[in-house]
Amino acid sequence: MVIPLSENVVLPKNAIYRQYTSKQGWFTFVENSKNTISSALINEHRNCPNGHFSSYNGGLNAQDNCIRLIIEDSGINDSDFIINSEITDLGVIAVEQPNQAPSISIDIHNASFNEGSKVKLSAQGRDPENDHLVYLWTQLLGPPLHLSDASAKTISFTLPNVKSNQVTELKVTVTDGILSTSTSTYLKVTDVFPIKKVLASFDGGSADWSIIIN
Ligand SMILES: [Ca+2]
Ligand SMILES: [Ca+2]
Ligand SMILES: [Ca+2]
Repeated sequence: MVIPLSENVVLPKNAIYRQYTSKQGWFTFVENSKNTISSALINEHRNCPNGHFSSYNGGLNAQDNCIRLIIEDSGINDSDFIINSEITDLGVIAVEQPNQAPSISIDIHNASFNEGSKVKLSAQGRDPENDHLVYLWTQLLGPPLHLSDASAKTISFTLPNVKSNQVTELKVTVTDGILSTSTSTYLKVTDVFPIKKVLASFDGGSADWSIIIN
């Protein structure tokens, strides 16, 4: 069966042939040894080449205007399901959108916090196809943090007490199930209660005292 496209209509890139049967609903044309799909350009008379001609190339090729379907009688692509020397086909050309990776951002970026602070970080993932997104947080740098739920969109944790200013780096990866994207952010942990040295005097001499407040 040869299907000519309307005049001045050509096959788009990434075209697929979708068809309908009452058994399967909509599905992409199944290709096997008895079912093939191919396409060709119209000839110099602006007609589609005869279906037996070798001008048909396998698949749906961009810019072509003729589609050739070879469908097995009663096969998977025949929507009357019976051997009756007739093929019933109800199909449309669709464009397959290749999956695109999600993008990600973290709401707080490169911020400074005092030691002991409770911090909440949220990741904002967006996916061009609105796929379901799964998050994973990991720590790359700095004093170990206990992350509340490393697979949540928002995590919270308490910064440890430190003896000097520290830098931590947290990475979040978002995946749509096939493609993933990562980003990271640095958090500065400020040592607000440093170890203080107090000098006390005694008779006949002096001694160093260390008072650790943190
Ligand atoms: Ca049939
Ligand atoms: Ca996607
Ligand atoms: Ca401290």
